[in-house]
Amino acid sequence: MKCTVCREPAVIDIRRHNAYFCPDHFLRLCRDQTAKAIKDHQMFGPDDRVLVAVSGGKDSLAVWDILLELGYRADGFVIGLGIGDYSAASTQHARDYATGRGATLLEVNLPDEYGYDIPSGSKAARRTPCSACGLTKRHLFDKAAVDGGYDVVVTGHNLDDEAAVLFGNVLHWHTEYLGRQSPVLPARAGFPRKAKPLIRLGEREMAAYCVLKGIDYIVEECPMAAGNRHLQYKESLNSVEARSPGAKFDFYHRFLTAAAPAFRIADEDDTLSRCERCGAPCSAEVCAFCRLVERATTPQPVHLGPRRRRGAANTATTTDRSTAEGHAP
Ligand code: Q46
Ligand code: ZN
Ligand code: ZN
Repeated sequence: MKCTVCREPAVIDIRRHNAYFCPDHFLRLCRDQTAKAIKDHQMFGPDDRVLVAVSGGKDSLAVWDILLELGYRADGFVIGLGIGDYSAASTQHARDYATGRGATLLEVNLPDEYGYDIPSGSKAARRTPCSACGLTKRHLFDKAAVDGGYDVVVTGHNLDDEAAVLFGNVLHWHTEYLGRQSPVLPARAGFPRKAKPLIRLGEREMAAYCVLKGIDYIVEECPMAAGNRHLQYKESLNSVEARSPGAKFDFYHRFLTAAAPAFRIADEDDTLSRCERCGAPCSAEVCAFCRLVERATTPQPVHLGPRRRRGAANTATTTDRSTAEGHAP
C-alpha cells in the first residue's frame, strides 16, 4: 500500500476517495477538507474568535487541533456533565490536550454550578438523559460564547453524525428539522453562530487523525447513549457505505446542495424576549433551560416500597435527593 500522493508507505485508505495516504498527506487531507468546509459554507473567517465545544472525544479534540493548525484563534469549552467516571475522564482528556498544546480551555461543572447532573437531573425533570443533556449543552455553549465575546461556536459533528441525523429526519420526514439541518447556523437574536467544520470527514478518519497526532481521547461511549437511535442509523448507513463507498458523503452533501433549500424555513422569528431568570433569548417568560434547572433540582415525591406502606402514607415528599434520584438500591 503506497501513498497515492507521494508513493511512500501508506497508513490509511479512504475508499470514497479511492486513495491511500502516508501520515503527512493524510493529516494534510484532514486540514484541507476542514478548510474547504469552512470556506464553502462561509463558517467563519481568520479574525473570528472561535469557541470549540469539547467533549474529550476524538472529534472535538481533532477539530480543535485542526483549527489551531490552520491558524484560527480557537479556545475550548468543556462541561462536566456529572455522568460518573465518564464525565471525569472526558474533562481530563480535554484538560490534558489544552495543557499539552498551550491552548485555553474554559470549564463549567454542572453539579457544582447548577446543582444537578445529567443522570439524576433528567430523571427528576422526566426527560430522557440525552434530551436534558442536549438542552443543557446548547444553553451553556451559547452562554459561554456570548459571555466570552466569541463569534462562533464550533462542534465536532462529523460526516457520519450529520448523515445519521439526516437519515433519521428523512425516515420520519421531520421537515422542520430538515429545514434547520445546516452545517452553519447564523447568529440571531442573542444566539451565537454555530458551525460544524468536520462535515467532509468521517469518524474513522478522525480517530486516525488523533492517533497520528498523538492526541489522547476518551474512547468509551457515553454510558447514557445505549439505545440511541442515531447509533442504529449510523450502523445502517455503514452497511450501505461498505457496499457503495461514497454513498454516505453523497447522501449528506447532495442533500445540502440539492434538497436543503426546499425545506428552509423563511424568516425565523427574531423577536424573542429575554428569560426573566437568566436573560437568555427565549419565547416564554422563563427559558427551557431554567425550567429544566428548576425541575432537576427540586426534590421529588418518593414512592415508598410495599413493605413500608402499612405504617406510612403511600407517598411522601422528602429532601433525600439520593433516594429521589434513584441512586438508592
Ligand atoms: S453525552 Fe449527553 Fe451524549 Fe451522553 S447523555 Fe446523551 S447527549 S449520549 S453526545
Ligand atoms: Zn504521501
Ligand atoms: Zn433562563
